[in-house]
Amino acid sequence: MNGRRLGLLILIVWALLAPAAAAQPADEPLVVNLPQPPSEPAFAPGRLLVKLEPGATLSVASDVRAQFDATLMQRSAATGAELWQVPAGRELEIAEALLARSDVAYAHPDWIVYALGPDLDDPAYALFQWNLPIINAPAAWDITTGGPVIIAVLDTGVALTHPDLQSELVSGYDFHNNDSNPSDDHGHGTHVAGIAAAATNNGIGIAGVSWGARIMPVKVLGATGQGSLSTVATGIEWAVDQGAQVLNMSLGASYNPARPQDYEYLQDALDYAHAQGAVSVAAMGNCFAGQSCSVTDLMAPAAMNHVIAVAATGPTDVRAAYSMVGDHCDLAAPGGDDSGGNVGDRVYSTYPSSNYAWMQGTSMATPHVAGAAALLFTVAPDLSPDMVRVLLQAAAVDKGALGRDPYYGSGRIDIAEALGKAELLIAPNDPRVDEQWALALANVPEAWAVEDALPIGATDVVTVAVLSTGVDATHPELGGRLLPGYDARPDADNPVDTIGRGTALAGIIAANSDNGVGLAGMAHAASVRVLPIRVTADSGAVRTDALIAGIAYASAQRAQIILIDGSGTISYHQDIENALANAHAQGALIVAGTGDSGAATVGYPASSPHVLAISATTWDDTLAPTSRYGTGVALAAPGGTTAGQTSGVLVLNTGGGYTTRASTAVAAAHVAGTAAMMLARQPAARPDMLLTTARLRMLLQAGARDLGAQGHDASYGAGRLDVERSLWLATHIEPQLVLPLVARNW
Ligand SMILES: [Ca+2]
Ligand SMILES: [Ca+2]
Ligand SMILES: [Ca+2]
Ligand SMILES: [Ca+2]
Repeated sequence: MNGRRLGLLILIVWALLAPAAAAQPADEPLVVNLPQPPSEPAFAPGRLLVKLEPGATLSVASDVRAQFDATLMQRSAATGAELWQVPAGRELEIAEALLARSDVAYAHPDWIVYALGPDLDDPAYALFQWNLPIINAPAAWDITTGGPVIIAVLDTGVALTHPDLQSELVSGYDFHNNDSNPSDDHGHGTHVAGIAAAATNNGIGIAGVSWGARIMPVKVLGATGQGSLSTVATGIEWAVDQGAQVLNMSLGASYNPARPQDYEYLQDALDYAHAQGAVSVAAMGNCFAGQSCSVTDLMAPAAMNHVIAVAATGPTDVRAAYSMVGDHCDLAAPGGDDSGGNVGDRVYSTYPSSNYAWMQGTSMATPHVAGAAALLFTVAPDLSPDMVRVLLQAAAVDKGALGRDPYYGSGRIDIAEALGKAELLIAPNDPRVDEQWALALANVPEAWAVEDALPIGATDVVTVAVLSTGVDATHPELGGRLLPGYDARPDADNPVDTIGRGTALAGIIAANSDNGVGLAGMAHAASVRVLPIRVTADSGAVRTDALIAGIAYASAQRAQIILIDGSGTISYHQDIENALANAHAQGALIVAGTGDSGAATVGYPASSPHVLAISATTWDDTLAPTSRYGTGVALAAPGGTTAGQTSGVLVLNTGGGYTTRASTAVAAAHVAGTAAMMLARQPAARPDMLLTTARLRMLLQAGARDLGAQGHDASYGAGRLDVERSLWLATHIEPQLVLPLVARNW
């Protein structure tokens, strides 16, 4: 990058993400006055619903109707109730006269029934705000309408006396002019603020996504919609210090991914916000037809770390053509799309001078996500910024190509789904459950809701053998969940874990939940027990002789599930193969990670035909770069990665502690935990539904969410583990229906 371009970059951050000099008509707001409340009557004109007393004859009815100039439109054979046509405007008067008669059981207007939705008195809500039902906001408001979470709107300011915003504001600042009056001299910031958190059900104007949220106006752009990177960074730090939990940045400067060092000033501020627990949300950027840009251009801060990057969709729930694309795209939300020629297909929101305006852009999409984040913080105040992102991603409606893609990210947001997920996730009282992104992604909280509703199953004890480094049996989170440990090395007898891998895997499957301590394990049924078997040398490396003995021991102990750690570090050995074949024949489901070198082949023994090979996904629901993959992958599951900005899975550690780990073995442990949940709840009264190994495998795959290439593929196998669906199938679906399910793409 040359100095000239760098200078431009440092100086200029644009609102609307388009240069003012090149402003396009499509980009200009259409300002309209306050809409009037709908004037329709609350009942259908010219109609009455009437029923006569049982004794009244049809001829009497006819006489009565004639008396009121009424005609019969419809009569219910079932109830005798009639729909009458009456002179419009006389409905109430006629109803009253009818009610005075002794031969009339009832008479009342044909009340208007409205589509599902809240009964808001904001007149524009039902008329213009297509953008709110499409993200399931009305259902979200049944859960919460939002507490006083502060959303900082880093923009051109906010119209401070706007009647639909005034009551929502907290003190802000104008960093562009360096004064304490952040009023909006442009319009963009006022529009953005209203989308996120306009005063709602207040009888005027629009509804916001988060009714209760507070708007902090942080003016970082001037009257032309232009500012500088340093001003944005200063605004971020100030807003976080003033208590903002959500930062809305519907702005951007062009970003050169080859030179991230040129943006470190802003990255520092974003990192600070992240460390303080604040969520940063930024617009992907716009490139309207005719502008000198490309939709593949990158914008800062959207393309930077610790930012949720938001693309725009229109009223048909399809990406708007102006919305920029890229691998960093996290989510899509309504930004408007008037390419069909209708201004109403833009987003309607507040505008200066107590007005309202139609605007479109990723700028408009972004505050939908900011409002959603504020609602999530209301339900679960201790969520980390990363967990806010994971919950929104996991709940998003997939669009475009399967799974995460550069156009929609993880999909278009569904706020009610995200709130429901958050509520279920934090239902157990384990304080760190809100860090367990792997559970959120694999729909484990939803599975708990299914599990809790099921009777205890047919199996007395479900034994999950964990062949790894042994276990820390004194870990308080494993109390009551372990069978006596076993050291499978022929020359040693010390099953105590000093490395942590085995303790971590055991905890994923069966750590105590809802015990007020630490994290939540997957399988809540008390019948699930982990059998820790040490197969590793002091170095942590798996020993072939110990693995052979360990598999045989697990099988002899009648373990229904065997989880093998260290796949890919072990060489093929005929005796291992024989032990696996024998355990499989005894009815054990054997699972192992594909290995962690990133190679395009499945490691051994996961590659054995007797083993279910599990690849690892990250918290953006894509294959972990460290995960091995290839022909033979059965299923993917969250395992994390330490590559890039993604991170590991919260697990138990030795010494009674906690840590994070990332591996395909971690992914495989989630599959083992799922199988344990399924076995523990298999219907006792249905021997034909008993879960054989083959049936378990089919149900795990049938329930999986397809990712990557359509259908089974080398990265994800049948798809990413979905614990809720597999558990539901195991306990509800008739056996003969399973095979067609496997063949079907969910
Ligand atoms: Ca309002
Ligand atoms: Ca997609
Ligand atoms: Ca716990
Ligand atoms: Ca696939």
